[in-house]
Amino acid sequence: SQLLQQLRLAIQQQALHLVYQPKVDLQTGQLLGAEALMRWQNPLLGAISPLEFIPLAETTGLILPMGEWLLDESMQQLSQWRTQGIIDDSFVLAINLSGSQLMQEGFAEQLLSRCLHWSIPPQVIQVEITESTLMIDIHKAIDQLNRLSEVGISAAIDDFGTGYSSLAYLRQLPVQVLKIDRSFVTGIENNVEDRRLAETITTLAHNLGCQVVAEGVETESQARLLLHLKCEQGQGYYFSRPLSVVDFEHYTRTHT
Ligand code: G
Ligand code: G
Ligand code: G
Ligand code: MN
Ligand code: NA
Repeated sequence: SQLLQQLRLAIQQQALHLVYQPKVDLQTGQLLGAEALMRWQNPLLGAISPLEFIPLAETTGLILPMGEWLLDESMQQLSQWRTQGIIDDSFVLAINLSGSQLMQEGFAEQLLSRCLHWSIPPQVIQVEITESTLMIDIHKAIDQLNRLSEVGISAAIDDFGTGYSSLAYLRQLPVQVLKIDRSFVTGIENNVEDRRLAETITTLAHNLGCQVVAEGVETESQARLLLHLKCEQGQGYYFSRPLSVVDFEHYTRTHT
């Protein structure tokens, strides 16, 4: 397809770029980290959503070279921000992983060696994996996350609540964070089921020793209510859209 052809070209020509969406402490508003998100602006096709090109990259195997590029790009950027003092050791960078990336032989070691290369403590890197991806091969996923955990890299379950996590497996997964899916956050004020779900997920997370990040927070009252439900962190347009490097640097100057 034309989209696939263009995506191959974009990878070759390094025409993809990254944006960074802040994650904040719901209690204090303090910046705690950011999620790196891939963007593709194509001269012929315009802006193409990752919802479109990530699945295509996954089915064609292109996600592996794209993932390598993302790791190089985001870790170089993180290293630079750290050196410049724009952020400190408390700042955690989250990177989305597809199933095939997580399942790669030696992935944890590869990530660790990149950390060493860029003088980044592994503790400030967090991988985000969707609940449904984890469930494809839960035993292998547990193995791979254990390896990451052994080298000091943390993990978050993305889009939590939309998949089919069995509680028995959740208990075995070495994850530090559950991210409440945006679809529950949207309805949290007006829909009592969504609010109860958000509350239940938060309680479950805490019982498992995890922290909770709410995705897609768009209003102050959602943020307040999430704090009331004991959710620790928020991410969403209310705090900030995903930002270019320049805009992110501006954000840190005005929010720390
Ligand atoms: O940024 P946006 O909300 O449009 O992203 C849409 C989806 O694409 C999200 O679910 C996000 O996790 C996913 N996505 C964005 N960047 C990456 C990436 O670098 N790798 C993977 N695997 N998924 C990504
Ligand atoms: O219930 P309590 O007084 O502990 O509330 C603590 C905070 O949580 C307050 O700021 C309150 O406004 C907020 N809060 C509690 N319930 C709701 C709710 O249903 N909707 C919203 N938007 N905020 C709530
Ligand atoms: O990893 P994940 O697929 O959850 O990526 C987050 C996606 O949600 C990105 O595509 C990002 O652009 C989008 N997003 C981030 N914050 C908000 C928000 O507050 N509202 C909505 N509707 N989308 C958001
Ligand atoms: Mn994510
Ligand atoms: Na998500």
